[in-house]
Amino acid sequence: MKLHTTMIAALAASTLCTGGAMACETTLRSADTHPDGYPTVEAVKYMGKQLEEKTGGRLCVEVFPSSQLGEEKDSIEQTQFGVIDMVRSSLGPFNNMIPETRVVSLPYIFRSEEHMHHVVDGPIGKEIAAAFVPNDLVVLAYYDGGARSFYNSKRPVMSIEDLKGLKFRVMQSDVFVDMMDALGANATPMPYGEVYSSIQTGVIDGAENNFPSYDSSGHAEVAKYYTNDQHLIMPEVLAMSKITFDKLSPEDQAAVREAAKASVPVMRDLWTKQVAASLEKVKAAGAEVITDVDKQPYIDAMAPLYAKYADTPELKDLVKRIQDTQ
Ligand code: GTR
Repeated sequence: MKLHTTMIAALAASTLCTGGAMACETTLRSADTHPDGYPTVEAVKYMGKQLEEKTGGRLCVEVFPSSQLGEEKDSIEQTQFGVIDMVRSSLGPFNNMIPETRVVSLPYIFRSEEHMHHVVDGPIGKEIAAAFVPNDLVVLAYYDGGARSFYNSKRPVMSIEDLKGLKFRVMQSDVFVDMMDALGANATPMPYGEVYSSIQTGVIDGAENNFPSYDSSGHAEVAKYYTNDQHLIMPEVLAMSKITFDKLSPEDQAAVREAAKASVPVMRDLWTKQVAASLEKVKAAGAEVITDVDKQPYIDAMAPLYAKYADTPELKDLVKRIQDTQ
């Protein structure tokens, strides 16, 4: 693969110590699609502070919010190359690369966020993290992505029938294209940053996301019908470039892992508060949130995806072990 000029420029910049107020020996650059103040951004900042303390200021983290380093898929690629040191991302953009991430991206695989926590905090979380390593990425932490639901600019969606014919943006993953097919709607995979204007100009009718993203992205302004079907409870990751990770001493690698681990409860706490705050905010701004949703027809419609994406004995077993986790 070829390095773009911009990537080379970024690589040069990353070797310089920016370090903010503190003089840091090495500043790790971390990408996030979300704006400053969003729980994921604040959690990575917290991780950075912990790391700085643990290493006596040798290692620092600088978070670049609002897709400053590129859209999620590009940031992931640059992290694989070691151009960016860390990326915080949903698992969706990893789906076409890492089969295990497809399983945890299957609609309704998790019964609740608590169920998801139990899975990622245990041996299955480690197993999925291990699948990132051959792709030059080291998973440092699982973060929350809440529950994703559909929203659109056209009409209140009271049942699956109302989704038919509507065009929804999905993350760039085949799993979600198939999800929309299974629901009788149309999928348009595109980067997050293009969604607002695409809804506004009518290129698409809507998208799907959790309340904090629906709020912070401004999508609630252009697509006011939100149906809380919660089709996707899926984890997000904070991942480090294996190239960066391998350059660190074993002590520093341990410090990085510990700092990331310490950021998880902070993230979860910020997340819960943000979900409640965003829900209030979008409602106050005129969004119509439909909460009385019969999930069963949605769950039933997803059967073909399970057959397609859990297509080896190992992946089938992974699905079963996730479902069996209490
Ligand atoms: C958000 C997620 C982001 C990004 C975005 C999207 O919920 O936190 O990482 O994946 O959704 O839909 O692209």
